[in-house]
Amino acid sequence: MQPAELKTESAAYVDANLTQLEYLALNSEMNLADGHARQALTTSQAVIIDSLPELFRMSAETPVEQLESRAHGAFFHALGQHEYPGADGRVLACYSSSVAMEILSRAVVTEIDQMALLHPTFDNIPDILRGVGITLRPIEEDLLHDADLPDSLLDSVGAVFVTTPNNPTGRVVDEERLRRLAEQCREHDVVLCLDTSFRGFDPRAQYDHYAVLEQVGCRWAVVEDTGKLWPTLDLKVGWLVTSANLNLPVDRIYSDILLGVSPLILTLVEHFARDAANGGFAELHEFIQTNRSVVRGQLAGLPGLSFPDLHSTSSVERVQVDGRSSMDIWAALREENVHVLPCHRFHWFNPAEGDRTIRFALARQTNLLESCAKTLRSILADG
Ligand code: EGV
Repeated sequence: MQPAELKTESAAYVDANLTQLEYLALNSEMNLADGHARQALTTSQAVIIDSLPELFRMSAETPVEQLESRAHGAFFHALGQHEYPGADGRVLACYSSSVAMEILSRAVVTEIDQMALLHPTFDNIPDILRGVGITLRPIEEDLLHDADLPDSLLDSVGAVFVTTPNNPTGRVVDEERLRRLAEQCREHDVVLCLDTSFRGFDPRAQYDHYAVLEQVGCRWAVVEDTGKLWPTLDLKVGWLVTSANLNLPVDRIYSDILLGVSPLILTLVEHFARDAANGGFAELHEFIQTNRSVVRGQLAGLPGLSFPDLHSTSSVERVQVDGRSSMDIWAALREENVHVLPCHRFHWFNPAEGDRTIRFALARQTNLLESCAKTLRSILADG
């Protein structure tokens, strides 16, 4: 394609949301667009998959309540979340974290019409919240990490929503910040909502969040996700966990949407979580670290190119290219059948801030990442 055609091509997609750009990549072998896990199974994960017929029969014969509590027990303990409220029906299993998010949003909007949301973050979060009629105010990431939130902001909203580790930046709210945030929310009677879908990649996000939230005693809700970690072909669970004092119709709205998650999937999650606790997470962290080094290594030294998230251990990596728009690079890569995400839509309040960055998904085979990074290198070297 000529530059003019590339421009037309990127203009056609500039308003697409991130997931619509991810659809375009689904049938490509060089799909570095979505943040789902598409690497090969490890040896011990393959053993679990080989036992699927047996797991299926066992799942059919076991009461679902038992399967659910084994699944969340294994998963939350593997991630250090020992004080999660597993015993009294406050952990709701959903088909995905986005479904959990939709249920939470519908519950929140019955009481609250203004919400503060981290900026940037994955666009389906603001889109779901706005979709139910909530008005959003941005919290800049630096502000969230550096100091208390302004009282004026907390006085103007009924809830605060934070993704930690954040997608795409990988930044983590540490224990001290979470405690302060929860205290501020309690003082202002603001509901604190967290999305921790990427915490499995980062030990810094695995201190016991529930211990902090329960100690502080604010109203809170947490969305957890098994979906980003293991290559289970999107067989996954999103959990919606809530405080006893939340006092929003979460159970009722959950019942509007689903009866429950498949017993087979609950069993799979239990087994993958046990495997993760048993060395699988360490292996995953090493794998992602290798992939991040390969991408950074292949792109090192290109003029104007940098990696804004130096300390991220998440399964995505942003690449910044000064002097070239992200949609332009996206279209040039797509010409070569390589799919990434341009980052402007993560910046839901100010898309221009994302115009110089693209996002690579790292939960892929290493050789695939290497060849896609080489393609980017040659595109940028050609100017
Ligand atoms: C990421 C896909 C949805 C989302 C991918 C994601 N979009 N659910 N609408 O799961 O980072 O690529 O979070």
